[in-house]
Order: sequence, then structure tokens, then C-alpha cells
Amino acid sequence: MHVVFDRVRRRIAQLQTRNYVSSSNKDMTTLNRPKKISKGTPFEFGEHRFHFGENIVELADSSPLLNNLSALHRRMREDGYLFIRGFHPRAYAEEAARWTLQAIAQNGELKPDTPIADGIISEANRTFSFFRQTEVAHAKPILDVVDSQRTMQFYEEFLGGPAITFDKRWLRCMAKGGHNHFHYDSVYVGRGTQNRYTMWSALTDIGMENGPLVICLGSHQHDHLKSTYGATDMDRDLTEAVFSTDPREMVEKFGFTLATAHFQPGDVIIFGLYMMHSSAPNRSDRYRISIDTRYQLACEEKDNRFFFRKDGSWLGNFYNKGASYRPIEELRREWGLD
Ligand SMILES: O=C(O)CCC(=O)C(=O)O
Ligand SMILES: [Fe+2]
Repeated sequence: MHVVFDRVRRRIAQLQTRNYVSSSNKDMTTLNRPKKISKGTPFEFGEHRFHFGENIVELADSSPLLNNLSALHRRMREDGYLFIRGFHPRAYAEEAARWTLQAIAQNGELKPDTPIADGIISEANRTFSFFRQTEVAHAKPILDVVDSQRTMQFYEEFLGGPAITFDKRWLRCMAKGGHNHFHYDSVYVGRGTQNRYTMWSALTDIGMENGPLVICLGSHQHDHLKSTYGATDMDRDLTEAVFSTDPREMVEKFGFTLATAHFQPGDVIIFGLYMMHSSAPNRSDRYRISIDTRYQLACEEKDNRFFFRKDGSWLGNFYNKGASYRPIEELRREWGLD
């Protein structure tokens, strides 16, 4: 196993080198990485403003630990996440973004007379999620990133056996203002094994302005939250799945520290089913493109909602047509989490 892992690590290092090193500049690897976010830097999250070093911090990069499985396991156990810069070769992530932007351009949703690769949003400002459009979301440039041999080898090594990924992939293209709200993934994709990981991959350059993913440090160890909200299954229990739309209460009421980063194409965050996360609204006029995918051991129980059925589609969430979902405010009162 360690031999396999070493091979993966060397391959990632090779590809990173190939992507970053140019003849005019031998040290692109470091130059290409965003500068450390300095203390006091403001972060706009909708109508809220946070400051780095106070209630928001920069994610810790675990890429130097890629050859140290026990250190990765420890980080995951203690911190609840792995942030791995350059996990996917940058060129592959950029190709996946270009492919997705091409699909958006075909819908006429890029600003006229601008280069496709710039991803400038048209006036209609439409957010796209290509979840069920498999001709886009399951095309080679996308799967070359999220189903790549190196990705699957990483999970085989990390999980300790043959690994699988869901058939459903969540390819998201946020227009201006587009974002998600705070949730645990357990509520959406938590049936079957609990030993399942989400990998959120940045495909475009996603800085503070572009709607970065934000996680809540400590939320993976909040037992009461995990045993109440975290134990719901939105489709079984018909409960609202979003826990909160308010980043301020994550900090003040729950005591979590927010964490984010300036993501480059190919950077990933990996976390388990019980890590509270959201994205901040995209404040720019450039599409923010990411993809989130799930991985688990092949021998453990799947969440059948997200695997192909005979007709080539999957059930997904919200399959109870016409159902009404119990409001989260009411549930939170019952749980004593209001
Ligand atoms: O990209 C986002 O804004 C949301 C991603 C997410 O919820 C996930 O990766 O599980
Ligand atoms: Fe999520």
C-alpha cells in the first residue's frame, strides 16, 4: 500500500512540477501559490464581515503530508478536514473549467465578446448546476479530475481498500450572488456507511471575492449537533436540510472558527459527513466553478440515491414529490439549538 501511495505522491509532484515550472521562471511552484492571508484581512460573507486572525483563519495545507498516511489520518481526526493544494494537476482542473464554461457559452450565458476561458457572467447572471446533465458533468475533462487514477489511489490508500465514488457529481457554477448555506453532508448524502468523504475541488481561481468554501472548525466534534441535526435524513424525515444561513451564529452561538483559503484550480478540501460548511456569495462577475464528489470503501454500504438505476438516472435528494419539509426553526427549537 505504501508503495502505491508513494507512487501517487511522486506522480502528483511530477505533474505539479510540469504545470508550474516555466522556462522563464524556475520557481513557479511557490510563486503560483497565493500569498498567506495576513492577519486583519477582512472577509465579506454576504452582509457580514469577518477578519482573519479573529473569527476566521486560513485552512492549513496538508500537501506536505501526502506521503505520510498516519499524519493525514491524524489531521482528519483532529481537524476534521484535509486541505490539499495542487491535489489535482492544475492543467487538468483548468481544462475541466474550460469544458464547463464552453457548455455555459453554448447556453448563451457568458458575456458577449469576452474569451470563454475568462468565464465572465452575462447580464442574465444565471447560476448553473450541471448535476443531471451527464454529457457535461460526466465528460472526460471532468472525470479526468475527480475519477482520475491518482484520485482513486489516494482514497484506496486513505481508506485502506478498494474505493468507489458516487455516480452523481455536483458540478457547480455560481453566478454573482450565488452560494450555498451551512449544512452537514450527512443530511443529504449520509445513508449507508459513515466512513465517507466529500472532496470539494476548485476548478477556477476562487479568492475571497469569488465565493470560497467556508468550513466551521470544531463542528465535526459537536456531539449534540451531530446527534440531532446531523442524524436527520432529509428525504426520510422530510426535514429542511440547511441548518443555517447565518455565518455569524456559527461563530457566536456555536463557537466555531470559520476557515477558508484562496483556492487555485486543482486545490481540494476533503472532509467527512459531519463538517459544517457553506460558501460565501460570489461577489465577482466571473463564474465560480467547483465540483464536489464522494468517496468510500467499495465493500461498505452505499447511499443508493446517488448511483445509476437501470434507466441511467439516479434518484437523488428531494424525490418525495410534493412533500413539505419540516422547517429547521421548529426542529432547532426541539433540539435546543435555537
Ligand atoms: O460549493 C459549494 O458551495 C457547496 C459545496 C458543498 O456543499 C460540498 O462540497 O459538500
Ligand atoms: Fe456539502
